[in-house]
Amino acid sequence: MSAISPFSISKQPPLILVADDDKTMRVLLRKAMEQEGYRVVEVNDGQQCLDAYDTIKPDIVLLDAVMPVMDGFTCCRQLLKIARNNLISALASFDTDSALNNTVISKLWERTPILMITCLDDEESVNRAFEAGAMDYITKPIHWAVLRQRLRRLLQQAQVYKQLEAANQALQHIANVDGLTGLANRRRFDDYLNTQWINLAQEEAPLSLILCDIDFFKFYNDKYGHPAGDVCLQKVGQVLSHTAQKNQDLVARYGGEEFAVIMPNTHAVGAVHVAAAMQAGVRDLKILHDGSDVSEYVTLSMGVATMVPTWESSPSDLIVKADKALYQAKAEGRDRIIL
Ligand code: GH3
Ligand code: MG
Ligand code: MG
Ligand code: MG
Repeated sequence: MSAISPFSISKQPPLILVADDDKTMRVLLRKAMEQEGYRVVEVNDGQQCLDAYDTIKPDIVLLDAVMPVMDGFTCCRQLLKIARNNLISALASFDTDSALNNTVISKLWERTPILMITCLDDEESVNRAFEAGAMDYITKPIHWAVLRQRLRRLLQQAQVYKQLEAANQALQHIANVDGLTGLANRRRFDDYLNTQWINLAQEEAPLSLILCDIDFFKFYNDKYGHPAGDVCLQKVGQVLSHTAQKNQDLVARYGGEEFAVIMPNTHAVGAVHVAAAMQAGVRDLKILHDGSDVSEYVTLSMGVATMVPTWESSPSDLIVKADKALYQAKAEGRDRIIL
């Protein structure tokens, strides 16, 4: 089950990673940065800069150009490579549906700004630095007021990106997650089903759908009250969510007291197996239900449908099939699974 979580921003002062082989320069830079209230970590060369970068996750890197072991240009390119690799691994862990694509795109903005500070002031070095991925360039001897302003500007920009990203993540969360149960909501269900339909039509692989409905839930509310009904929905949602095992499975709140499970690459037998585990899990909660005709506890009726998506059919065909099966489960006495 893929979870969507809101993004939080650190409240600590900005952390500056200073890479320079000249100790005197590092001391001066540290002093100037600390006067601004920033935290500072110093390293001697490009290689140490790379090592520190991943561990301390700085807000900005001040990079000298001429250093032993690894120079600033190479280091800058390597830092970009790290950012790109982070992006690729983010891509690999997510599927192609729209909500998560935004998370991946956001990784692009997570790149730490790099400011080159160097005694090289020829045109070729300036070009090399920007081509290597530096966001700004300052020559030595340092004009301290200019450095302070440029740094402030870069940090502010990075902060704005982070805040936009946090707002975007929060919106994504609200748009895709059901407030009561924390499960995917109907909108996300629709998105995911459509995306999986297209994927699996290409692969000619099966897609299963389980629709579940709590039995006699109106009577549950009548007997125990609406707040207790809400708690019951949360507990049932949790069981369904924990029971769905594959990464690709999506458990959603489909409607009021109806849940849905999308199971890509799953045959009917597998889906019925999971449905049975869910049904047993909910029964094991032993939530007393005096208003039920079928059990002393809360139970589920479930409809299961499986299709191999094609271009001629559509996701609504799968929903109709599962809904018919669910209707039959209700009609035949509830607390059962119909395929
Ligand atoms: P059946 O066995 O045929 O499914 O009977 P039922 O009573 O469960 O079905 P019905 O559709 O008549 O009633 C559904 C009930 O679910 C009515 C509604 O008040 C309740 N419900 C829907 N959403 C919520 C919710 O968010 N919280 C609570 N507490 N109840 C809800
Ligand atoms: Mg140097
Ligand atoms: Mg219902
Ligand atoms: Mg019901």
